[in-house]
Amino acid sequence: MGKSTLLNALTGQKISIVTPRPQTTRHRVLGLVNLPQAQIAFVDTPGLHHAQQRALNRAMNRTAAAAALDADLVLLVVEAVRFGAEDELALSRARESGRPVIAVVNKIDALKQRDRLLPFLAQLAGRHEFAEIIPVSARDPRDMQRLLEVITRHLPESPALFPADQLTDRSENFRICEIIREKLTMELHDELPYGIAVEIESREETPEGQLEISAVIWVDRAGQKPIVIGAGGERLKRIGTQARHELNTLLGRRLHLNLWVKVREDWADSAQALRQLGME
Ligand SMILES: Nc1nc2c(ncn2[C@@H]2O[C@H](COP(=O)(O)OP(=O)(O)O)[C@@H](O)[C@H]2O)c(=O)[nH]1
Ligand SMILES: [Mg+2]
Repeated sequence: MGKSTLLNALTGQKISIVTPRPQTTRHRVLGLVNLPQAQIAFVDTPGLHHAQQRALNRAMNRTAAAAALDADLVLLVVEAVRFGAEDELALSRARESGRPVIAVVNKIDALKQRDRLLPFLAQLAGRHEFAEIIPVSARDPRDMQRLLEVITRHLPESPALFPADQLTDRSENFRICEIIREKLTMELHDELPYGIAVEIESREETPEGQLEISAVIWVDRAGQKPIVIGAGGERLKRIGTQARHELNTLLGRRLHLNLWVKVREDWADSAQALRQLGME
């Protein structure tokens, strides 16, 4: 739907990972924007999904619902010109939060039939008393500027809650794991196992001034291991190279990355394993 893309575009930083695949975001991720007249703390969340049995899925739904309750303002991100069952679910949670809701109608750059936009906006206006309804493209910096201005108008007066130089609440290790998971998701496409997670095993400064990271890619069935590794290890190598390139830029230093694939049966159904992997 474009929530994470929007967070990155609004903050001007890669804070949350983005893939074409739904349910990529699993955690709540804070992104901070400091303007001359305001500080905006955005919370990116997983999308809401209709109840599924798996513990990972339920945890993601809880994370998304809880974030709305903590916020002063809710942004409901919907794609032009679609409004489906999951948008309905997100709107009802936003409504329950009792907070003002701004509807952000995203991806207007990809909309071919421009004449469908106005009727869609009118229909949306009938669903809820939104504080604003704003069509945007996350790819257009002017739209992002305008969105920041509108959001600022609807925020309550408050002292800044975070230091002006802070970007996110997430650690560097968390961001490293997420970038690896992004590359896994892109590389594996439809073969991506639902139960896949990344964890840092060790982190060392080498005498040459490089950062050496060993990370474990957890899968939850033994049969998934060869899929991730690929013939002759080619796939895992590509994933590692892509992650390393991006991390070199993100961290502003050279990184040595070792990836291991390990099996932990059914971790996505285990509340304990989810906690260990940092999922609320
Ligand atoms: N054309 C276009 N694509 C977008 C825009 N925003 C997001 N996307 C794409 O939509 C897909 C899902 O984005 P993502 O931010 O991960 O959605 P999320 O699951 O709601 O966080 C990705 O492939 C993005 O590149 C936009 O404004 N225009
Ligand atoms: Mg996301």
